Amino acid sequence: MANRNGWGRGRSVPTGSPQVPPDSFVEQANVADEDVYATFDEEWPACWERAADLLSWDRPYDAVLEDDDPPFYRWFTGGRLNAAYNCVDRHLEAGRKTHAAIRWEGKHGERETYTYRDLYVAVNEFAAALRDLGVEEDDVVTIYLPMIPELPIAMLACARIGAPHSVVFAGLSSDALATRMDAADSEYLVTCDGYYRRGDAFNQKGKVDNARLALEHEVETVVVDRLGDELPHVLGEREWDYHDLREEFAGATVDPVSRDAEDMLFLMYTSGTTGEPKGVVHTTGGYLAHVAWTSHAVLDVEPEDTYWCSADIGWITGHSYIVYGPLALGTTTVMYEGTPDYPDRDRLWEIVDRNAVDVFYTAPTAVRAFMKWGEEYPERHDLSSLRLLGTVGEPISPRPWNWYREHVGDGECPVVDTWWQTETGAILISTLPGVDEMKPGAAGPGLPGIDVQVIDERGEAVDPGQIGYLTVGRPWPGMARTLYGGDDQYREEYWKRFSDPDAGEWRYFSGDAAAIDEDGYVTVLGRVDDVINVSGRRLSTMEIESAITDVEGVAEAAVVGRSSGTTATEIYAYVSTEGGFGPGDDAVRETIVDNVETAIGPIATPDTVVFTPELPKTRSGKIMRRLLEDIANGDDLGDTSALRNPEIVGEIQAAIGED
Ligand code: 6R9
Repeated sequence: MANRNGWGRGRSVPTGSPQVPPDSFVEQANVADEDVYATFDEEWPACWERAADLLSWDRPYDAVLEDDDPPFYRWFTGGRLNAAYNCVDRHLEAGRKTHAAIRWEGKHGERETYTYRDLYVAVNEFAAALRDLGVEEDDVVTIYLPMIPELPIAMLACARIGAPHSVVFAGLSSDALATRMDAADSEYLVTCDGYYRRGDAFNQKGKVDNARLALEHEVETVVVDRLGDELPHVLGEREWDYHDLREEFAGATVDPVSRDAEDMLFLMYTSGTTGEPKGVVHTTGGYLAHVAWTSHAVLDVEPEDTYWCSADIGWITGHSYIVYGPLALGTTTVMYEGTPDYPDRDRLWEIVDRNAVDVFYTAPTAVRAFMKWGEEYPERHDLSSLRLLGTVGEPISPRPWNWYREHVGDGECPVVDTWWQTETGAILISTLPGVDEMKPGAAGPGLPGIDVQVIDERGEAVDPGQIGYLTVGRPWPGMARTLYGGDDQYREEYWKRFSDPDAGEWRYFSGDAAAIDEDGYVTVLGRVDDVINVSGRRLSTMEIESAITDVEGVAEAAVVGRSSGTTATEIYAYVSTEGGFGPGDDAVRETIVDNVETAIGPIATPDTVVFTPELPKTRSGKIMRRLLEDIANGDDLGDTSALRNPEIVGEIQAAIGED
């Protein structure tokens, strides 16, 4: 049944044929009980006690959920705990002092291992130093560090003294840093002199100096000396050397501050629709319980594992699944400073091999790059330690999904395609690898206890296979509590559109478009804006992209609409090819058009196919469709410095010019 507005019209979204996890995986899985979905539903919200039980509480909570003031839900109220105690101290107490907590792999092949005891010492000393600088409970400390061990150490030191951290991705500009520090009134900053990007030493301190000039308030700044003589720097007023502080407080211990479950653990800025960054607020109890539970149930992390999430800690994925989730479970978490292709394209597989990584979690954009580079790179290494693979951050279509399972997972490892957001704090949609079959191209059902619904404009469930809005009908522990300083904006952005407060009905809107099948498996199609209107029919750009990336030789594709005249939209497809297939290859171009026509219909075939060596990506690795749309329309592109690969823009414009 099609609805009036065009959502949901048309055909079902294709997924690959179902695949089952191997028995060997299921037998050892943390969660293998098929009744888990039913149990969570029956016991909701008490079911979430299982997540809370993974933590150590200073004081037990009185209620699992308090929902008298929606959409401001409160979880595990009355409970008290400390996140750093949960991620560090309790593992020492359990006799796991010498167990590796962090294995760090540096850009130039440097390696460091922090045992739980080492991490305890570092976190305590730095917590003592922060206190001495004046940091009090509830003061926001900004952290602007690349992927070096001092980053999680600083986060945990803040958590220990009850000071919320606000990590700003190290690659962001001085303006971005200043805006975020200003918005959070943050008077403390932990940063470094510089770091390596590709082969080069890069000056971070210069950006910090500029940001500080732009701020009206003073900032106490701690500087980690990462580059030594390579980038000499002089410390000025209110600047402190990290290593000197550690020495000054050598051997110091600080009692973990007992925090209310609902006290803020951290702030994470994410881009808003209006352009102003939104400070998403996460709390101590619900967030930590949810990331620990999903690390256990979805990523199947066990204490004896070596687990690796290749994201940057500067984004939510790194917060939840490099730092808090894995460390709460007492496992070994790998941290890598470099890029996947330096010094060569087998770098990640070398790290998996050497560390005998059990579980590997990465982004679809990385998987598509691996596929583009070819299977020879994973083949160079012994990857047999791997038990489970995961992806997060963007949709992954069946071909790269299958490639990943086949060439990295030896055809055996289950692959979990996990959907979530900065605002959701932790995974909400995925298969449970010990319970469910997998359908490449679909993330999976809502996790146990998560009420995912794909609805139309009127709030009614769409039929299987049709496109609608991805919403969540019940609260969950890891959810954002509000936007920093913006309760009204929080309600407006996420709750207003599909809630009916008069009827007492509240529904979270993710901003994503999705389809759901008969089994409740959700295929996320991207942001709702990534739907284009061609002759009155709404087409999902992701669906077209999926048909394009199905073509052999195609590595990545991004589809946008070009408005021509008043109504009609032309379809532009930007395509990068795999090694061995020449860009602009006419055979590839023809197959692309044929494939889209067969998969969706002539209405969706691209009018223009632009070959490019790479697609423009944000620093967190997401394809910048907005920019590609501006290029197609010949619009002003504005500032492109936030891109990871700004140089590609000129090449694409030149390619279009030649067409
Ligand atoms: C964790 C993270 C959130 C947006 C989200 C959606 C996209 C994330 C996805 C996915 C399809 C998946 N997204 N996981 N799309 N399939 N498995 O990435 O957080 O940076 O806030 O981005 O990413 O569009 O709304 P964040």
